[in-house]
Amino acid sequence: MDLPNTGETVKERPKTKPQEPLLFKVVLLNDDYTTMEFVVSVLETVFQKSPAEAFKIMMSVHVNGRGIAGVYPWEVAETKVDTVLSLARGAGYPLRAITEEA
Ligand code: TYC
Repeated sequence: MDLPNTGETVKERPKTKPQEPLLFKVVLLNDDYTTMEFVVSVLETVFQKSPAEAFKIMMSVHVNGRGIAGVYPWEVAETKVDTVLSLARGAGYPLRAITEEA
């Protein structure tokens, strides 16, 4: 069945530019107990880093105290932090990860 033609038109462009979603960094924090191998595997599996990139990020967290694992929209960043924390707690490591506005 056809809809009645009301004579109204649809605007082709919205008046304001749609805002980009806010981005958040997922920051890994250093500690003395989590193994380097575990951090590298988290970076590969949760953050899709290559083995070489994962090793580089892990070493920079080890040396500098913190480092960026990735930058994502809010919900993705929060989910990645939850995944890191649950993998780490499951393996008995105190690894910490936080989000920060990018
Ligand atoms: N400092 C840890 C060690 O020497 C390795 C490590 C790196 C831990 C990065 C946490 O986010 C981290 N075993």
